[in-house]
Amino acid sequence: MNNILKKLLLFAVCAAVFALFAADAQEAGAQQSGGVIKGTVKSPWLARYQAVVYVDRVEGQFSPPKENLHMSQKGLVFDPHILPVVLGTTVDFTNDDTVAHNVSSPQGSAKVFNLGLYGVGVTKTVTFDKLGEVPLLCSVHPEMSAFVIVLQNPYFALTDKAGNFEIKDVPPGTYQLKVWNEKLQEASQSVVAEQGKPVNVEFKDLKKR
Ligand SMILES: [Cu+2]
Repeated sequence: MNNILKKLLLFAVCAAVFALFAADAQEAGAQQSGGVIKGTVKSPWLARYQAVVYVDRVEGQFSPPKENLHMSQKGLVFDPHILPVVLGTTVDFTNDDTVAHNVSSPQGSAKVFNLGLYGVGVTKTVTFDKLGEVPLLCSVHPEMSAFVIVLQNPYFALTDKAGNFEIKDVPPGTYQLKVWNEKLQEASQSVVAEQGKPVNVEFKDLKKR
């Protein structure tokens, strides 16, 4: 084979590989696009206590993340304070502190557990296999508090300090959008998610728990 022919062949192979990659990237982009649900939860409590805004039920089964999520204990504080997870998610509870802790959840939680007293540098895990609210407690330090919120699907968002939220890539459809907040009663309203047409939602007059 002469040199020019070799170069032409190499060029053709490169062009074909590039075309395949480009097609793949385009397909992945198309799969990810969906509706955007955004808006505000209006309550003075939101400046201090984040809310979780979530789509209550979406058709289909949603896998939990392959990697465990993380709840740290450091300086006698759980971090993050609120951890929304998809059903089936496993969470690592690490003791990154200078003292021992005993993480548990009370009776009536969506997941009742007690990890026992454990020391610095130790990690224990919990799999959240039922939908709902799981308050976290430490029997050594009554001031320690956090929440795991177990959800059916990954279409949720935490609010910022102004109460704003944005949920992306929601499959088109009509849903119940719900608000969870530790100080407020649950609120709910119907929303329609459409591709390429963001929907704006406002929650107000939420009642104290
Ligand atoms: Cu503790």
